Amino acid sequence: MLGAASLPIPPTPSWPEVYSGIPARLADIAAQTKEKIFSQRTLPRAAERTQAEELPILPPEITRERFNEAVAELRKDIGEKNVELNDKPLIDGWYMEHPNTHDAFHIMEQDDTVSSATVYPGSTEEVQTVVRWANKYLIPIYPISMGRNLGYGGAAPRIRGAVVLDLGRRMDKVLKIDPDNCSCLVEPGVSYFALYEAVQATGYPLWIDTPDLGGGSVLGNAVDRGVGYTPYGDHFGCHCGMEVVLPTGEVVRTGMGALPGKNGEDNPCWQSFQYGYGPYSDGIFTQSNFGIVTKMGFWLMPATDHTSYMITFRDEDQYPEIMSTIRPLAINKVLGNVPQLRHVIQELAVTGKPKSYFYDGPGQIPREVIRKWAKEMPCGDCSWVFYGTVYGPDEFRRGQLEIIRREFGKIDGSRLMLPEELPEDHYLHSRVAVCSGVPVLRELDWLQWLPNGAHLFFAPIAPTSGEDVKRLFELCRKRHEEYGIDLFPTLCVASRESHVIVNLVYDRSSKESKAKAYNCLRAMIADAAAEGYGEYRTHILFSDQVAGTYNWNNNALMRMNEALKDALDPNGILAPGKNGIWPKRFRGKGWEILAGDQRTSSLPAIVKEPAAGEKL
Ligand code: EUG
Repeated sequence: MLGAASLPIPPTPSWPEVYSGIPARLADIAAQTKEKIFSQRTLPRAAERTQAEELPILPPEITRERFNEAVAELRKDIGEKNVELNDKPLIDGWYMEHPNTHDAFHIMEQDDTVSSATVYPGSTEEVQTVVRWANKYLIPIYPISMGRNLGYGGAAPRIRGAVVLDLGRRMDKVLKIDPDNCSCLVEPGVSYFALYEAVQATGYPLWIDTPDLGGGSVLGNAVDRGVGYTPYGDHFGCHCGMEVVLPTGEVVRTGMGALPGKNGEDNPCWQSFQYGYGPYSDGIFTQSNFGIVTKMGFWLMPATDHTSYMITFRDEDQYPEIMSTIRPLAINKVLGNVPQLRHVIQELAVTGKPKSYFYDGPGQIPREVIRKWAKEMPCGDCSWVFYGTVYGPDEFRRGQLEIIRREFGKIDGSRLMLPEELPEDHYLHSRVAVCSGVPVLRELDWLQWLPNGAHLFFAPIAPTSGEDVKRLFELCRKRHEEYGIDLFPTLCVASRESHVIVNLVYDRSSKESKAKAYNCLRAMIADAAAEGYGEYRTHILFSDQVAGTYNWNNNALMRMNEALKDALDPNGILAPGKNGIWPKRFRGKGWEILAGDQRTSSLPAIVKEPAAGEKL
């Protein structure tokens, strides 16, 4: 078979021509990144579907005849071209050209978590139409904003054959940028790249906040409670107001948005006061399947001066000391943002060179080999690298940096470096951008580590304490050794806790590589829960297991979530199984994938046969 690398590589779609495309300022970087990714690929670009199954794959409990009737009706309702059947070869693409038909980083078979069709609503009213249609036919729908949640399932529905509701393609407007209130209102299809350009075009001195990669949906990331790296890095915490289509088709606005403005206008405080009156509902529409968020407000940070720096630490076992230095600095806000503490192996990985460049033996790259390479790099022979940023006028930053130098300086062998001391292509310059709200693509370079590189995150929360982080690292180290996977830990430190992000990189052409990553993640989730640690977010196929660890008082929280689910979505049409929440219709029928489950597909373990006389 010819390698995919031998085909010419078409250019990346550009923004604003394509809503999810790359802005001109990053076109060259995107071309280089795409070239690198495709040069590491042995899989064909498009996979012919097997002939064994008729296409499209159907949602559960519906006949093909009824499905076709439903699709015909939907096409009539919202336009022929806005409904696409998923009956063509599956194309994994890459980050900037990702599929909305399946998980680009499939951890089971590529055609496991696939949709039956994709529908593109163009307005909140059309979302309501689709929701009512789903209720009529009992077809599960799976909303995505842009589908770039790669590492957590991407665009893939949890239920095979669900209809993906791709909100972003036609609902991609920045509805408002308010320079006085310092806020914006966006639709699901607005990426960080797009919002950044929109804010720049106004000329207002405002920042957005971006995660490590800028292609994701601003709204989508916030409803999954993602993290960024300016002082506004808590994306859900910095949102203000939502518009949500409920699973029955009703539309609500939350916070002050519930109070109609004068003359039919939006409430003037919708993006100013988060809580409104009554129970604070916004939280239940994050990491859930209780509603479809069609508009969301965000606070924008006034632009300010900033300085990023990196500090290297010599010894592997210094992290307890590092953590106890970080904690008071974070709580006292001497650290201006969510800093990252990375293991030195990442200094190798973010160069974008494949693992085979550094080491071509089997199993994990040995510590000595990492050391040999690190010695030649700007970070030198170190074990941990801390990336931080301080904000504000010169005299503020000087004062903060002085404290930071003094406190970290107490750790033997530590060394602080500023951007001007490092070569132009060093990763610190990418941190400078991200930590001042400029979205980039650099983090993708990780994927080069293995051919057909894909990744999966283990993302537990730990107290910002050396003891706790040590316990988590030890269990990760043990499991990574057992499965022969390189350990890539990054700590994202908020003031009182750390998101301990472990990036499992695997080769998605290899069943064995996938199985190792999959089993390693399942084991770590269980090990962490046994020690009292839980994940802040997870891949769709691990959500039952993770939700199951939040089981205090006989699963009281899940029982409450199920009560909400049944009340809001009586027909169980909205994203069944997302975040481990199954509607009544699917609950307890073998869909849940819990710890120790041996199945090799996402389908129910026990297929329920319809009883005599029961309607399909
Ligand atoms: C990262 C951070 C995350 C996450 C996935 C990846 C960063 C990797 C803080 O949350 O969920 C460098």
